[in-house]
Amino acid sequence: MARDDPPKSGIRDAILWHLTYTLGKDPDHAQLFDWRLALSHAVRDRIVDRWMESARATRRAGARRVYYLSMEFLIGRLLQDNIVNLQLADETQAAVDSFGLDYRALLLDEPDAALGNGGLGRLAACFMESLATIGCPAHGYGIRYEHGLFRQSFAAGRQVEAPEDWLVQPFVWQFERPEARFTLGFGGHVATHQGKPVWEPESFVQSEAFDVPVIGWPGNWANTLRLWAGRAVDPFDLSRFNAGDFTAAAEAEALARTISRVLYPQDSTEKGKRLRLTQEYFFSAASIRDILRRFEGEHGDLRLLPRKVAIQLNDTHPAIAGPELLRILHDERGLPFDEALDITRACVNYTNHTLLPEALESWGEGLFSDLLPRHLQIIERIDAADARAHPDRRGGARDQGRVRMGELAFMLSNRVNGVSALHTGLMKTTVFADRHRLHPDRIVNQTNGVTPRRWLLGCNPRLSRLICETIGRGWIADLEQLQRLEPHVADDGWLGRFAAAKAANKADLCDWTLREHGVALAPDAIFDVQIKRIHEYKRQHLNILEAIALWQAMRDDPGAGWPTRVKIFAGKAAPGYVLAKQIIRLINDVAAVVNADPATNERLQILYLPNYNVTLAERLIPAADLSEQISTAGKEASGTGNMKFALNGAPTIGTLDGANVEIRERVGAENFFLFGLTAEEAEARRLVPDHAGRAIAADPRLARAIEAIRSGSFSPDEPDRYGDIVANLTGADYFLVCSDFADYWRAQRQVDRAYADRDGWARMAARNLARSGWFSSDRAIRGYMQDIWGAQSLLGRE
Ligand code: Z57
Repeated sequence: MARDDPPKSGIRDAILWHLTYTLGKDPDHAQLFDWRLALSHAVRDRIVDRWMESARATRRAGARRVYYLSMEFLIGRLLQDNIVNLQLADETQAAVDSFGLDYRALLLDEPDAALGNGGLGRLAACFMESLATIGCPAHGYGIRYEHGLFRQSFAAGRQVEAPEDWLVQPFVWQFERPEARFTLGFGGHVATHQGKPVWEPESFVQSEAFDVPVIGWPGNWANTLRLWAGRAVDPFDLSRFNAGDFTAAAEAEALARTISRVLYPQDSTEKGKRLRLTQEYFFSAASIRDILRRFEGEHGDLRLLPRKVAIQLNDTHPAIAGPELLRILHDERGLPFDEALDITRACVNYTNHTLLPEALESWGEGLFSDLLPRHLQIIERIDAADARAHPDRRGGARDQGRVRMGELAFMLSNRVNGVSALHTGLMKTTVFADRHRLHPDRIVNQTNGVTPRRWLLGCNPRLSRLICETIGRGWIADLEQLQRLEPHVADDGWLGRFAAAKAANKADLCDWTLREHGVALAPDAIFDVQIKRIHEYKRQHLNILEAIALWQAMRDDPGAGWPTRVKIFAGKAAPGYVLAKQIIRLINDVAAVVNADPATNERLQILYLPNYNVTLAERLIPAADLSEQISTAGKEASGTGNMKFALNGAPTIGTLDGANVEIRERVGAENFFLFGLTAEEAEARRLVPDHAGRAIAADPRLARAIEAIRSGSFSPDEPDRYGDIVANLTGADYFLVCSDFADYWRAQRQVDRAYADRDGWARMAARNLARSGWFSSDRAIRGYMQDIWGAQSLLGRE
């Protein structure tokens, strides 16, 4: 080993080089951790040249850049993704083997970067990967949370939250950018100088940039994910230190760092906290400054901005970026207000991810003007202009003393998109009905997608190998080629190999649950999986009610030929969401009783795995037989987990909600277990007096399952434990669990019968795979590029 240059040719030599010279470790004494960091450095080296070349190509082309602003990037582990996209998987595995190390264990040693809550954050991560794969010049902007989403464990079945601290370990993928620092103001007041308003903030914070390169498949293009961290302008007050007040001396730094300290753990609920608005402004304002600085370095005239810059707001969380851009253009660069407004609107677009009223952001004007006094004035002006332009409008960005971020984002956007066809249609008839009337061309649909590199090639090597052996490697960058598998589905030999890949994935999962959780699963059972955030609208309680009813039916009629079923749950509840936490506890309580019942536990097992994250999803999805997508119709904007399951050959049992509708259209109704009310029927059903009571009276199975919960069968030490859930189900039942139960039961029994025919099931599963190509995030990103951003690929292949 020579000190010279880190070898670029062979990954094996590069690992040894970094182990020695970057980590200072003798290979004889290196731990898994050291090897993992050495490998990460070796991989990182192979990204950097292409990364710089991509940036140069973008500058040369003077191309329009896309800026994806998101409070969340749920990136998970990056080492395997980077290895896969650089096409280094085989070589790396061989190198790691030659050191006598376990390749999988090495990959799993990396902390899972949980800078997001769920679907919205994971979508942003998939989009970053697709943007790089397509070669679209793009930057992601987000927050470098010191603590990502909390770690979940269970104590006697109840969720316990512990802080997550991924940054305690060195994060190899980041490059610190001290030069890209901005000073951002907060609070204060608006003064008038020479007749012009001037914001005089009361306090200042600095934004520090950390860049993470995102390499696309097959390694030809890399974009940047820039994450901001809060720093004090003057980190240390020497005079206070000298006066003996050591804590106060570092107070400014502690305060500034608080901004990027922790990810808010609410998914689809808004809490209106001051620190949250501070986070939103902090990262939006830093990003806008960065965008303008880059633009002004390359072009001059601000009126060119819309031709060079497309900003995408991932939900309303970064919506303050609109008023901030407008403020800089008008107050600081001196453009007339109306022109600044037009330029802003020509640059900005907004993605809506939910119709749930509790998730729609609004801020009290008191809090808002306290933190952003000038922005409130600007919003008043935008709103007044809108009111003048549309005298018959129903509502504006300000309403009853609150600033409504959805309305604001809509007014400041060129395009507003929904995330599935159904959701986009509902946007037009519900939350944005009046806006849609005024701007009939503004709302467009872009159905979500997922990256096949992580969610098939990376997480399911067995299935990927079979696909490659069957149709080559074109599908990796062009997922619709999976259709070419279709003729092979009728070939018994091929179908056997397909089924064998699933069986082997299931066996792996069984090994893991035994090793990690001491649970022995039946490997030939139906692996029935519901993994997602816990929310009433997602109806994990519908699933557990069905499990209770199934258990009772098995006890009644043990000889009825029940197929073996393993029901797997995973997902976190927001710490303050009491009912969601009760649902978790109920599932764990039911699991304890059912799993201990010798009369049924050969046929039914229930497992709630703790700490659901990207890594666990990558483990579970390839091993799933059945994908539970059972939200109340009209409530799940899209879903993206649903796509990952279909792509890994797991048929869906689901409602006509979100992207389920489009999945069913594509995989075929005969390969999808449909049940439940439609969105329209659900609305109507809510108006039926005592709809829950009627459903319970009409279905003895449902009545008995609820009664078991109510009477304390699963909580004998505290029979009343689930009083709130029972009251909810038997009372208002807003999410229509009772109304959908009977049809869900019917669909589950249809699953039982279908699974009994193993070949038939395998064909159904294979058709889900072959027909899911459209759900690639590459397709989604191409849609955004064409219909929203007007952006072009800079790779020769389009
Ligand atoms: C979030 O993960 C989603 C919506 C939100 O409003 C917030 Br806040 C967080 C999810 C939707 O619930 C999913 O249906 C959707 O697939 C996902 O966003 C990505 O669009």
